Amino acid sequence: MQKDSKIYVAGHNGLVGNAICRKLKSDNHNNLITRSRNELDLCDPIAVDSFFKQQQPEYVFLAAAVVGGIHANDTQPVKFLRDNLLIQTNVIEAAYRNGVKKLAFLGSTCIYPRDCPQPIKEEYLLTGPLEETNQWYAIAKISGIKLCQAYRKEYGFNAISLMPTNLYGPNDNFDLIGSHVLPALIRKFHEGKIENKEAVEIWGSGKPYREFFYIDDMAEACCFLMQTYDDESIVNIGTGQDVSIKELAELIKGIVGYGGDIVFDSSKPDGTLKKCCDVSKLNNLGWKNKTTLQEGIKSTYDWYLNNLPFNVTSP
Ligand code: GFB
Repeated sequence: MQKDSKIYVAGHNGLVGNAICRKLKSDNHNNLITRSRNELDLCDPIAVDSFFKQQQPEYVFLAAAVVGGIHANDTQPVKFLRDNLLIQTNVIEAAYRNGVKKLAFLGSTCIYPRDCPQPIKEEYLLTGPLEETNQWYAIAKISGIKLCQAYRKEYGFNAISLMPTNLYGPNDNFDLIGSHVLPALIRKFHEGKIENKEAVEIWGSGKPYREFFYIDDMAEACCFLMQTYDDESIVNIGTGQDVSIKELAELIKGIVGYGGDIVFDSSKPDGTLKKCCDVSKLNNLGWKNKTTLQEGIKSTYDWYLNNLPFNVTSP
């Protein structure tokens, strides 16, 4: 990727795509192309192909996807499966047909079996049943990986697949129903503090463990791998460290400065109980995580405070 290479970031308004654009701009890549959902419907194969024909991008970050937290995944199976299959199929096919030099497909560590040995190595893919609450999204992302591998095998197309763990940071979705746990808890504790609430409610038992990865680190890792990695095998992207949801809640409560109690709503699902990835492959390739969870939550909370009121939408 040269400074003047034409780079298309699909999904530039989302958490990941937005951070990749910021990183590319700060590295003086001055030939970025983006399209909003209204300008280009990625579920439409003809529109996508004609966009690639006209624009002729050289590199593609495929960060466009229907994403959401445990509730959104569990209650909108068609959207999470169908739309993600369409988006990724259309973009990968058009990128190949129109001479893109390299494409980076972004997935998720929910592709791994629910009861995976920990930490999760890349080779554990397809070794057991998936977690039920996000199987639709996981199947779409596994298909995306296989599509990249198939285009590489049959046509020699340079497509790589990167699997980030649970992402968070500025520009996240803070919707209370559709979002992931970290932004939801920032908002819940903030509103609890402002409204002097006696208690804040946390979904599930608080016992599941999750690994959280700051979005600016994610953007840096993606750009690093776009420059250096050319293989069909997937790469985990994360910190290799996890915390329980209860510990996360206590950490956010402290950073936000909320003085009330935490209560657990056991009617809500826990999802997978442990999901921490082995990042030795990424580390051996030459990239290591930089931001601590404490630092990342502080800067996300600052962003939240500076961007109120904002639009919060369920997927
Ligand atoms: O972040 P989250 O929605 O998704 O939930 P997953 C993580 C854990 O936090 C679950 C608990 O055990 C939730 O029950 N939790 C506690 C909460 N309070 C809340 C809350 O207020 N909101 C939310 N959302 N959760 C997603 C997948 O799984 O992870 C996606 O569904 C994707 O497909 C993503 O892979 C990275 O970590 O369970």
